[in-house]
Amino acid sequence: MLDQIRALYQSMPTKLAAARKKFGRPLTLTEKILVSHADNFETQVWERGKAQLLLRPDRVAMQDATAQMALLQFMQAGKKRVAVPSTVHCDHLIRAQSGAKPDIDRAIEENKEVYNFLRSAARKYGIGFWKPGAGIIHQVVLENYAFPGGLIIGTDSHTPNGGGLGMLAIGVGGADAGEVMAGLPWEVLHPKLIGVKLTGRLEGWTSPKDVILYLCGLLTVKGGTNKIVEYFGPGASTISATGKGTITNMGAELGATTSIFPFDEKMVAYLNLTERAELAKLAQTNRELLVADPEVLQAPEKYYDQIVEINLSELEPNVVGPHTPDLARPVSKLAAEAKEKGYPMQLTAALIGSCTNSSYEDISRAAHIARQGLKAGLKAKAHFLVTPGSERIYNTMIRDGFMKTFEEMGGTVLANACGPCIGQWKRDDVKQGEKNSIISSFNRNFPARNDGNAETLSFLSSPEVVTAMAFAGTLDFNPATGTLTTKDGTKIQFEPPRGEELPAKGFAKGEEGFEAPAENGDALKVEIPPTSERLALLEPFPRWDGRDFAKLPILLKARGKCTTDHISPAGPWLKFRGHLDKISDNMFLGATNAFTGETGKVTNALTGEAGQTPTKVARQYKAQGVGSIVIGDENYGEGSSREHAAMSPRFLGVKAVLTKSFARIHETNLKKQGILPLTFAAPSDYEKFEEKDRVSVTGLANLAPGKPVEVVIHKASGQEIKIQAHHSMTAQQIGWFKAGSALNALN
Ligand code: MIC
Ligand code: SF4
Repeated sequence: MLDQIRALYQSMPTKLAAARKKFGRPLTLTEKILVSHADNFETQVWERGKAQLLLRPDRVAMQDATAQMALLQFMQAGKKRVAVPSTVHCDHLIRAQSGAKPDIDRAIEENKEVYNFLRSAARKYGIGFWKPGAGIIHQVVLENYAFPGGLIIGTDSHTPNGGGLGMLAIGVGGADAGEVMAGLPWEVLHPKLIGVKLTGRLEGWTSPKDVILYLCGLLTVKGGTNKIVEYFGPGASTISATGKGTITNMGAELGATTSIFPFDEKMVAYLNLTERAELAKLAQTNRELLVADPEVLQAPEKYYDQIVEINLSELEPNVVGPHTPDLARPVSKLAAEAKEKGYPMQLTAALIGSCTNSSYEDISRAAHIARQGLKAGLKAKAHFLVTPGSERIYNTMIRDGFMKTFEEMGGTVLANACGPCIGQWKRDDVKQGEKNSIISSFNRNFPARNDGNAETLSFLSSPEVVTAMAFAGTLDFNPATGTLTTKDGTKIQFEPPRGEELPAKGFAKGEEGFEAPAENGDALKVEIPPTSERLALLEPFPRWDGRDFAKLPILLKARGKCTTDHISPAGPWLKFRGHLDKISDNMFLGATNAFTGETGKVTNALTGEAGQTPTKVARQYKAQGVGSIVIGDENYGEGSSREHAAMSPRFLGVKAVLTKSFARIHETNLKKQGILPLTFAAPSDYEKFEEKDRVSVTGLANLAPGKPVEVVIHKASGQEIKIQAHHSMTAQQIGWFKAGSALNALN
């Protein structure tokens, strides 16, 4: 790996010089990395917000829930071995129930078929395999593979976690990953750049998490779409590498393509402690390649499309939620707001850890709060769950006594896996449909995300705030100023959290859980039992038949937030991620029907039967050879990279999705799977669609980049309304549509 990085650094000066010359100006860090990973610098067009970039990533990472489709698609390309270094990480499929050890044992049993498939495919095709229990993909990547100046793509939207080590780490759908592994360049819209200037220094209760929570409130969940957030300024180098990772990780909640920090001494310290001293040295000698040019820092407004300034010294600890990560406020304002809005005050659960926040620094600061509470004789009043991010963190937590502290306060330490963050949480303290509040240090809080209950109000904050809240057991507690009463009636106030950025004794190691692939996998077989309920080989989607879409029924008109968690819920459905037909039963179960206000229920336009699941109706249409259209609101497909949110609709006959706007990864996933993603030329046209309407999309034979298409709304009365819709497809992407999918276009 070091050789690969050395070769990259060696190649950079010439490429950067060529770019400075061509652009006629100095370069931002993002541009340095994009330019040095261009498939062909000379022929590439470099217009931000307009050009499609063709890039050559250094690696691919996949987690078990998305790797199944990524590998099934890669297999369709018929290659012998992956073209770029790649890894699979088993983390999402582990259910959190009784604690680390029993949960892993159960997961290995429950997911045997899927793990065998992933392991056998990894061995055969030259992919590294991280066993269940080895840790959450983003932590394992940070500890082992991330490096300053690199470009990695990962089949998970929080891949940007790697930005904490100064790389462009970008979340993609499985089809993108499959193509890159098959040797093709990776395509992405040239992002615009948001420069975030950090000054001051984090103090007291304020932590890296607050930087991103604050930004979520400021920029909203759409604010980063097709943009890269590049941090700079004197404040940046005061934040630990893992703290930077928290910030870049959750840049996904802004919809950003990714986020990145410039190389600095904090990264050196982290690389050294994760046994990559040579890499740290190499990066140090190439420092000027791994930070923005000095002129950029002197006049950033000239080089970034948008600038935000944050003084870390003035930043307050924040809490966001419920139901969306951009509903932000300082924790000091939460009590009043919760009262006013009638949020249930009592906290039923407090959860720390996850891929976003389980560094040594996070855990040691949380443990410092925990120790103070214990000393005063307090115990957690809410269920307290801890999810370590990796095997190293887990073992270091045991060695340094944090585990014991959390257990003493009444906490449960779960497996190194996604667990409750992805709805793999077996909760029996709250009934379905019961309104209740929870708080976590995770990154997502869509309705039903954690426990499958849409009535759970989920708030997000830093691990130290969450730990203090666990002691208080109520939402209206401000850890910085509030007091808690001990058994003997005395009142205590927490001292601000203190922790260490990195373990003084180094990381304790457990079983690392890595399995290398076979040297030559030609003779090996990929294990897919023919009768499997969990895995099925993919059938190519049919090609476009050359005809316009005529009078399609509206399968769903979604109102409000329609994230990938609404389109293709996770939790119990995760087990079908390798079986397209079976997982499609979950299609749109979380979406709000704009016509009726119901969740996950639609009317069959052919029979008039109301209250049906979208999948049932779509299957009936499909059986009769009828396609359908989906109408969506703003930022449709926000959230995850899961391409099931595009594949299920495609599989069940959805021809087009027409929305006010799309989230980046989902829009690409729709294109890749052969669905037409359209946006209203006039967003208010959204209102024109009624339940009994039929919709035509015309002029498809003349689809061309930048050319709007016509949509006709056929009213039940016979009236016709014509509106215009835009698409963002390039000529190549139109080719995918015509071929039926990107994969069909390859073959
Ligand atoms: C998520 O946080 O939503 C997930 C689960 O990690 C997803 C991937 C998936 O759905 O498998 C993501 O963020 O891409
Ligand atoms: Fe796992 Fe949650 Fe991180 Fe997604 S956000 S990778 S589900 S821990």
